[in-house]
Amino acid sequence: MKISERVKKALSEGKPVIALETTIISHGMPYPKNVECALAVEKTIEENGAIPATIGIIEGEPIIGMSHEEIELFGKTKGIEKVSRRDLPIICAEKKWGATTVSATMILAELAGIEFFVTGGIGGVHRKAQETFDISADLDELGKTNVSVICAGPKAILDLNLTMEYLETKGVPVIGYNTDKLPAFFTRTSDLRVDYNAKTPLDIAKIVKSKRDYKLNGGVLITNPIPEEYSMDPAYINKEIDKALVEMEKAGVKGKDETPYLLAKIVELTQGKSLEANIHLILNNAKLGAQIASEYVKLK
Ligand code: PSU
Ligand code: MN
Repeated sequence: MKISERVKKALSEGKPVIALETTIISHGMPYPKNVECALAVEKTIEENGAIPATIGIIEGEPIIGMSHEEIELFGKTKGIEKVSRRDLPIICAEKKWGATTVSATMILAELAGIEFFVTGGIGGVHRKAQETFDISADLDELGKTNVSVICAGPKAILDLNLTMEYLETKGVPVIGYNTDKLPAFFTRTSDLRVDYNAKTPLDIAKIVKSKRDYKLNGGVLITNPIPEEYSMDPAYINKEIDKALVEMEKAGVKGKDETPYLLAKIVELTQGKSLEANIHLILNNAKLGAQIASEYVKLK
């Protein structure tokens, strides 16, 4: 594993470091917005007092803290594999390039000693999982790997109710930042409750610290509603999501290709409106993540 000098130094000095994934760059957004977004997220983290560490795999070697040039390459290069826990050993042994999902990014972040990770949305229990068993590896990872994730909630492409049930089974606390309701990515609320409404970054840092003090393995899931001015009309976006799901079934897309297909289809169906919302919610998460991590290092 290669840890950049900057990240190594920050960790040894006890500074707040934030992990970032690369699947969102290579499979979650189109070029060049993906690269612009990834660099803007890093900048926001820096402006809020933390050090960003974008994680990806280059020729079989995990990189913790990619350079701007490497981020650009991940954004442009076609055919980089999407890597979750299952795929990690194959990609590394075969010296391939890999874009890490939430699960693989959490694994590598933990190995590097990074405790917080900012992204847009996590994977979850897919609709009709009762028949397909399609449950993202992200959820099991949150149940056992000691990295806390800041996101805007699971996307409504998923079954949000089953996702919450699964997280409960895995012992993952779902915190809402100044909300009682689970944010649903493009929209600020859903009809589901979060486990706890935390009012400040310090409150959240204390919950994460308590989880560590009691040796409760796994992450805390921190859900941060998309800023009001960028949130989408629920009726509109849910209609487009339903269309995307129908298209996916027609196209026969299965397994790990489902989520990237749906993300791209929704951008297409909304003529890029969903992409703008996506970028702004991530920037909002970057700010909160840096604030939480900054409070957390003071508690340790
Ligand atoms: N949800 C989003 N945007 C994303 C992803 C999920 O709103 O970019 C990506 C993340 O990398 C996540 C992965 O870990 O998709 C989940 O894929 P799957 O559903 O195949 O587990
Ligand atoms: Mn899946």
